[in-house]
Amino acid sequence: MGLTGIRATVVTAGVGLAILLSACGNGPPAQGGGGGGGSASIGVAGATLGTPVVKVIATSALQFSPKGATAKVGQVVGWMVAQDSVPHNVTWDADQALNSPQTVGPGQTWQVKFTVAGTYIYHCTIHPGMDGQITISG
Ligand SMILES: [Cu+2]
Repeated sequence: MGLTGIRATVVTAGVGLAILLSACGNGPPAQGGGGGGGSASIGVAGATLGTPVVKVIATSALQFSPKGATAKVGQVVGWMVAQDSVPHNVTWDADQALNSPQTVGPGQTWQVKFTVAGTYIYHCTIHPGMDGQITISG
């Protein structure tokens, strides 16, 4: 009498609950932290993004020249402080992640590469009334 052995194989599936808290480190440098909620990035900024396609000069007359500039999405725009000038800065209304350091000295530059079309206003916070705008087309 052959008894068929019934092998009940209970497979206890080891459910590996691997909780991966993967911190996404792709965001722009946080300035102040605390989820501001919805302030989308409009570009990247730095001192050495590349050769600027469009140049704006911060002059010794405490003006940006040209005061209104245009560029295209993806182009590097450079703000250069004139050699004979005092320090200035480039501070944005739309996205503070694009702000230059507080002082950009004579001969130094600050660069922004926009990823979103629009018209953006900026100021030099050192000199009241020193402002400009740039229109970015797609
Ligand atoms: Cu200034």
